[in-house]
Order: sequence, then structure tokens, then C-alpha cells
Amino acid sequence: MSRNMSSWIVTGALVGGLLTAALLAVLFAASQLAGTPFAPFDLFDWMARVLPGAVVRFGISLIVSLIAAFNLGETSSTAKTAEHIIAIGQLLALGIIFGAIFFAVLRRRAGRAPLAAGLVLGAVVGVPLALLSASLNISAATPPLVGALWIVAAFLLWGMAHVWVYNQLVAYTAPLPDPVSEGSGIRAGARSLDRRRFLVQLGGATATITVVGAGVGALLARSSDEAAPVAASIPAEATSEAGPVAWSETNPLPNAAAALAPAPGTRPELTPLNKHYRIDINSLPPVLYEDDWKLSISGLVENPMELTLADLRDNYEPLHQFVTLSCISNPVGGDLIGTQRWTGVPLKHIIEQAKPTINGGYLRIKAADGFHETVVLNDVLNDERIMLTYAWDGLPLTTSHGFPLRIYIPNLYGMKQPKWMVSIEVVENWEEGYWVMRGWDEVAKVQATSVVDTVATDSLLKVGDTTLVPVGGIAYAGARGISKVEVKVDDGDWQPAQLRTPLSETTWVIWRYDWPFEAGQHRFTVRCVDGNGTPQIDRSQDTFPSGATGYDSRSATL
Ligand SMILES: Nc1nc2c(c(=O)[nH]1)N[C@H]1C(S)=C(S)[C@@H](COP(=O)(O)O)O[C@H]1N2
Ligand SMILES: [Mo]
Repeated sequence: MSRNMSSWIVTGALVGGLLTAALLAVLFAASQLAGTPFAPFDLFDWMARVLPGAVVRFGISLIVSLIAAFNLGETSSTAKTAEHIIAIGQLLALGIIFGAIFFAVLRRRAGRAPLAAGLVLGAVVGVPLALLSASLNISAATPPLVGALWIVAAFLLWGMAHVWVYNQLVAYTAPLPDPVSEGSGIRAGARSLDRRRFLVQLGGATATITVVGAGVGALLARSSDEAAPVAASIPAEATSEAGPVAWSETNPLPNAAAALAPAPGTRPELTPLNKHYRIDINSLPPVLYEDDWKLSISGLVENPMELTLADLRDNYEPLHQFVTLSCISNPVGGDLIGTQRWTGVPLKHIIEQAKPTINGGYLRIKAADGFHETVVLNDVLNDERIMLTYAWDGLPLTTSHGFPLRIYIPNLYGMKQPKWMVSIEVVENWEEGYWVMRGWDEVAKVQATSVVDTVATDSLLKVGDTTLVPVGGIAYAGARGISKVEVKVDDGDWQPAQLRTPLSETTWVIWRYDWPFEAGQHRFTVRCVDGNGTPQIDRSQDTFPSGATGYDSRSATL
């Protein structure tokens, strides 16, 4: 390759990077302003769906372990931020590569490039992205066609900008009319200076667009949990003159009179709504509007149904359940677990109205983001706790947590429980759900787990002559409940902890152990036994494919 050619390729990469950064900023600002799709996230989400399960799994566990290793904060929100950065970086890299290739191709013909070449470049990158975005159609507020046209238009402009820049650079480097004439050396030097100055100006202009676009976007950033789409659906229970109020703000917890108080530093028994972990396959949560939404119940039923959110809320007696939800990707002691008060309708009542035919055996649930799962029909008919959920803490579900409707199934990890539900189809045969197809456990029953939240070294207790150190945390075994928690200090014997009355039979249980103070550094390990008498598995096992097992422990210096 000639030196000349490689310098054009490097310039093409630079120009591609600058123009793509500016384009991304404009796409971002528009997505925040007008609700158009943000192409990098759509590309990322598409890849998450089509890449082999093992690759996706590797990516997720790498991100989760990096967050833990470097203490980067709450796992699920940090992981989403990391995904966003990767998504943007990926498209930027694509822009750099295409810029380099484009300049190399143009350079093979002498002279100026036609504008049509830019249209071709824009179409080659923009059309697939637009199609992908329209077919996913997850989080954009604009109709798919509008979103697709916008993306194509933006990329065509981006392609033409490449041609314009290229032609400017050609003009600065074109051979001079009379190479032997006096002074041409000086003029060539001046031109290369002009060329450099042009590139610097280009860098300044694109940097300005990038910063302004990103800034405008960030200022407008529609919080992913904006109230707009849900405004119409506040349950009667939550309305007051002051507007919607969370149930927990005005009601005592059902175990408020429990004898045992949590050790200081134990996590909140009811997870605040904005602190609940969020895990799903979307860069941005799907935005559904109550007015356009219906739950369809079809398949092997005598009486197919279409239910609005108001139907679910007004035509059925609401059921309130305190629920602990855990992600199967939660490592031992991890933060992908939370407890809330869920409100909905037992699915049994609705399915009975739809009248499944004799050969119906399973419910196939589909969600707006393409997620899906299969539930055993008999389980639904035998367990009223399996519930279509429309409220958390007395408020409509937030966009991130599945508005308008999600399912609750006791005893199972979150991967079995679709958010953003759109349909239930009664089918004859079992089918693999989204994560089961990608290698995860078919049943996904929660593993018993227990966690040391706190060794409260600054809240020592005096009882007579002894000083006690409150140690505490949670234990959880799904709907099986917890019958016993034990704590071991260093290599001592297992000592029974006290259990606080839980919020319900399906939530975590808060435990506490007041340990007689001994100076020095100590290691506190916890284990539990579920309500059926089955002890927590002690063998350490990774989250894949059936959920993590093993004991949690924490060191403290006293
Ligand atoms: N539609 C849909 N539902 C979904 C998912 C998803 O990606 N899409 N993720 C599941 C997983 S893996 C978990 S752990 C829970 C998390 O629910 P949360 O985000 O409300 O905590 O949602 C489940 N439901
Ligand atoms: Mo999950």
C-alpha cells in the first residue's frame, strides 16, 4: 500500500469517528426530544437477542464481576450504564471502520467524489439499522415507520458529510498546475497547512455538535420511569388530594409489631421502589401506553378475551402480596434481589373465565420486548398466588418494572416472570422460555440463600457484663419460607440466630445474632434451612445455570 493510500485511510478513520460522534449526539438529543429510536441501543439489544446464549452469558457475568471487583455500586444500574457505553462505543467503532474503508474506496478513483457515493455509504449503514430498530420497536415513542425514516435520513446526511469532507481534502492535496514553477514548494507547504487547519476546524465543529447534542439530550433525559404513560392508571387505593401516594408511606408494615428488631445496618425490609434492582434484555425499558394496551388471552380456550388495565383493576378483587423477587444471576450476597408489595389478580380467575379446552396444558406468555415464558396451566389453577400484577407499593408499575402488567409466580427466579406482558396463549405442549432457550434452568426454582448484611461494630449492646455485637441480614427460600438461620464466627460452632416475623410467607426473613464481643478480626458466616427442613446448599456454585449456591460471609475488625 502506498504511503499516500495509508494516510487517506487514517484520515478516513478520523473523519468517520468525528462525524459519527456528532451523528450519535444528534440521534441522542432527538431521542430525548421527540422519542425517536436511538440506533446504538437498538443494535445492542438486537445483538443481545441473536448472539449465542454462551456469548451473552459471558458478557453479563464479566460485567457483573467487574462491578463487584471494583466496587462500582449497585449492580443492575451500573450494568445498564456499562451496556449503554458499550452500545455507543460499538457504533462509534463502526463509524471509524466505515470512514476508513470509504476513503480508501474513493481514493482509488482520482479526483472529487460524487455526492451519490455518500448516499450509498449512508444507506449501507443506515438502512439495516433502521430496519432493525423498526422491527424491535421497544422503547421509541414514535411509530416504527417514522423512527426508521429518521434514522435513514440522519445516516444519508452523515454519508454526504463524508463526501463533502473528502472533497475538501482532495482540493487541498490536488497536484498543483505547474510543479516546476518557482514558489510551488512554498504553495504546497501552505496547502498542507490549510489541510491541517481544515481538519482541526472539522474536529472543532463535530466536537461542538457532539457536546451540545449530548448536553441537550442529558438535560431533557426523560427519566425511564416518567409518569406520563401511567398517569391514567392510579389505583383508587393510591389516590389522595395530593396525588398518588405509595402504600408504604401511609401504612405500617404488617409485621410492624414483630418482637425482633433488625440489627442496625440490615437492608430495608421493604425495598424502596427506586432501589429495586432492574434486569431485562432492553437498553431502555419498553414504553407501553395504557390506551393502546390490551392483554389478549387466546389459543386453546372456549372464550378468548381481551382485557384492558381498567378491566383487570375494576372487575376483579385485588390481591395484595408481599413478594421477594430475585434474579437467577444474583451471586451469593448480591444485590439483585428485592421485596415489594405487589397488587394484582389471581391468574386462575381469568383463565377460568377463558375456559381452557381439555387439551390445553400450558400458558405461553409473551411480552412487548419479545421476552416469553411458559407456565404450567395446572399450577395456575391450583395456586391463587400466581397473579397478574399491575401495582407495586400501591402505585402502577413503573416503566422499568413492567408497566402495565407483569406476572408473579412464587418460588421461581425472575427469569420465569415476564414484565410488559401482552398476551397469554393456552397451548398443548411445553415450550422453552427466553432464557431456557439460552441454557438456563427449565424450572428455575429459587435456591435457598442467606446473607450477612451487617456486623454492627458501632452499635454494641451492653447486657450485664457482656458486650454484644449485633450481626444480621436476610435469608430467603422462595415460598418455602425459612425455618432456621445459623451463624458461625471464625471456625466456631454454628449458633442459632433469631428470626423476625417476615412480611409474608413468600418474602425474605430478617435474622439477627447478637454475638459476645471479642476483639480482633473475625469472619461471620451464615446459613439457613428452608421451611421444608431442607438446608441451604453449602457447595459454592456459579449462577449459571440454576442460581448460585454457597454460604455468604463477611469480615469485621472489632
Ligand atoms: N419482558 C421481560 N420480562 C422480564 C425480563 C425481560 O428481560 N423482559 N427479565 C426477567 C428477569 S431475568 C428478571 S430477574 C426480572 C426482573 O424484574 P425487575 O426488573 O422488576 O426487578 O424480570 C423478568 N421479566
Ligand atoms: Mo433475572
